[in-house]
Amino acid sequence: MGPSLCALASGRICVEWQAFMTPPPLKIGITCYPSVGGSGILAAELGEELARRGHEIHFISYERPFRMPAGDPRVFFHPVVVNSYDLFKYPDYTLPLSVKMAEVSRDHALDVLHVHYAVPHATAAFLACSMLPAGQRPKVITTLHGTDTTLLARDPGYGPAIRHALEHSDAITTVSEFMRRETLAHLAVTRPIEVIYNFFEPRPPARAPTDVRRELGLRDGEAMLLHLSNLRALKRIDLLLATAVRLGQAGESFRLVILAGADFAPFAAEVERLGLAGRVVVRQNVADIEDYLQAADLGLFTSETESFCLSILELMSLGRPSVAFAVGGIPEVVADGETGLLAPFGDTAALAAHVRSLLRDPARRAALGTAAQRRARDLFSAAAIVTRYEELYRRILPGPPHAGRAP
Ligand code: GMT
Repeated sequence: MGPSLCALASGRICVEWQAFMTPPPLKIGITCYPSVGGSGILAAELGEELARRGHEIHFISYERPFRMPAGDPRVFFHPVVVNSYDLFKYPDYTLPLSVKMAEVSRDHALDVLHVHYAVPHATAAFLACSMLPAGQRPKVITTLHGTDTTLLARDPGYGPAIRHALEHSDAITTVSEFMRRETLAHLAVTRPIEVIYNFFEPRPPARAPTDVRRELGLRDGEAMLLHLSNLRALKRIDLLLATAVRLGQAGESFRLVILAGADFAPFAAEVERLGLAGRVVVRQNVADIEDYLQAADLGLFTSETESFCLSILELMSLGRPSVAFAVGGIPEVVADGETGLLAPFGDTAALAAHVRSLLRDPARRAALGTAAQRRARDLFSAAAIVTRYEELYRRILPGPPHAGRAP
């Protein structure tokens, strides 16, 4: 809200004093999956950015989120303890999570509980609110990231519970238009759904690209193709390796560097069988990703679906284009032909041809990279996206400007 002008009886113009009041900081609970995955990374970075803007952030999860900021006095972590009992075949996480959410909401007077991933976080938030007296209930925002909608919503054992939790959220957001459409198609949610894209704010790389390439064993003149993922089945590592085989057959000089968020061992035999052992370099759970992003020539992704694909954005932020299949929300992230190159799903020949065309034309690769970085700054920066979340929080809270709740 900008300063508003009022005319005084004297004819002088004054600026209304309220315009200078910064709205008070909020107390925000964030629940996410803490392991290496786009939704957990996004939630951790969102918490960091919100804390930087003066808000108090309370992460509630079974582990500290990967990339959760350390040492910020405005950021707290509340672990959910799950005990195991012989009487249950499956341990339950939802109930201890909901109890912890209620406890943190009450003890810290949370204004907002922002849950990332519907299952089971949105349901736990609903339960937590039901446990609290009306005056102590935080507003609940559910952000849908991916398979919580595309996969689980179709499961009759989950769908109705997801829909119920969404209908009782105070706001629902998705990370792409694609995900919004999927949610409407599979869950028929009646509440409005707002698209708020993911963001990424790179930290300055700590090492020079030459040092990183040496660490990875790249020889002079070898191109570095970078893939980052949690290696889940839908990332289609089989197609990634098939594309690498095609590039090798075409005589390209390259290494495929995989920053894995999970154990790569299940793929090792296949890498060997395809004769890719000297080509594929794997690093697991890397924290200093900017070093690798900057050292890469381009990104390579073969997912069969993605609601957004945060890894592509991470590369874009360092001025690196990606080659990927045109699935899910990826065409919203990559402007095909301008900031990266897309191919129809499964067409590894087309994907390999795109990679080759960029390796052979450094000027075009650089132009795509520059355009990718500009697009990342314009559409997917913290400045743009975190502001959208802040506006959403304030919009759903009562009374302008929101004054926070007394503990
Ligand atoms: O739902 C998933 O598949 C996992 C989820 C995650 O936690 O990594 O990934 C989703 O959220 C990311 C962050 O918003 C997106 O960048 C990924 O595209 C999305 N994954 C899928 O849609 C498969």
